[in-house]
Amino acid sequence: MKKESRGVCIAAGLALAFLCAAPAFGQTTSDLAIAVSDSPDPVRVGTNLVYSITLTNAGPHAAADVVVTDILPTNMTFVSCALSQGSYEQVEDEVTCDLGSLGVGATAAVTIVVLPILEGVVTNNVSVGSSGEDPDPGNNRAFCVTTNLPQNRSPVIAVPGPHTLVVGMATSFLVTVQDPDHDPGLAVVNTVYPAGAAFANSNWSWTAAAGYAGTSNRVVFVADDGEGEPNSIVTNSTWVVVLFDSNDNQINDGWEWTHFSNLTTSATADNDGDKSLNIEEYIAGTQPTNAASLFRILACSGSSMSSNRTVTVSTETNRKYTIRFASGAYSNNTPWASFRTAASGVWIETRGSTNYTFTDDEGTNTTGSAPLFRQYRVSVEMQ
Ligand SMILES: [Ca+2]
Ligand SMILES: [Ca+2]
Ligand SMILES: [Ca+2]
Ligand SMILES: [Ca+2]
Repeated sequence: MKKESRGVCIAAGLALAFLCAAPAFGQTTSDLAIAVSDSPDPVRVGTNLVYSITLTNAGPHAAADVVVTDILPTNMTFVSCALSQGSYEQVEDEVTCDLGSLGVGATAAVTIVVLPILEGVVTNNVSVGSSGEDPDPGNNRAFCVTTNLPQNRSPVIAVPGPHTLVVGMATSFLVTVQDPDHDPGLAVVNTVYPAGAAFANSNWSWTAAAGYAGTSNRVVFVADDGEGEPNSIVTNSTWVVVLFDSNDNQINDGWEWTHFSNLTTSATADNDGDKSLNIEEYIAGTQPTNAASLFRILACSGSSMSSNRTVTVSTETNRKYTIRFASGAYSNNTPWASFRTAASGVWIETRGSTNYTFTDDEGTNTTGSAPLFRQYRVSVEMQ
């Protein structure tokens, strides 16, 4: 490296003074250069924008007191600043970065984060200077232009209020979705729904199957405007309620629909002629269209000379059964007694449609004796 000539030169014979490009004695020369880029561009108002500023020193000397100045555009609000060296000061829209020395061939970086607050096209100007001379001040300034887009507006999903439905019946309703920005990627999907529902051309439809009697079904729609913004995706929902007993006959509508395919069959009829009314078959869990499906005691075994009398009964799942007994010869006035430990004569069937065998061990928990005759009676009720 060689020292440059220096000083204020006065041309001989002329009363004019001018600054030479050469530095004064003791000063250094450094060709600093600055560049700035933005990301993302375009950027949404309300979403951070990053300015990446890079410095280089092409020499020939190290630069001292390097200062970067960024006067932020008026529609950008300062958020933060990070430097590879030195420190910064921010006053209102002016960010001043004191980077100290920058060696020949060295680089430095300044990262400024801003928040766009107004839409429009925005220019950010940055500059660098030092205490030395710069032979090429033309690259000491740089700018970048950013397009601030309006803040994204969320889609809006319109759904009707709760629908009430009867088993076997169909319902449908319109679901409309709009995007205030008219974003072209707008789409809506039905994410939560009861089995068998359909959603096409903004129309949601469903027929309530028997198993849905007495249920409330949430139906959820999700819209996405395709802009990838935090507010791009919205959710809305409604409910479809299926009545348990719409015809008020104390029978689950789903059970009626399953066995009769209608809700008009009388609860007090005996469709299969097995002497058990439809409502009794409902309570017992038996089939009202099958005479062989009947709640009854299937077998009773044991005698007064042997303990462990057994009673076998046909049972259905989720029904509560209670067995009682009467000792001695049967008559219309024979009282029915509970077993000594009540729980021993009560059970809830959980195994499906099957048979249950109750054992009267004639011990302390049951009847405590073995009389000559003993009758049993079993009742069933909804659990
Ligand atoms: Ca939008
Ligand atoms: Ca009913
Ligand atoms: Ca019947
Ligand atoms: Ca039956």
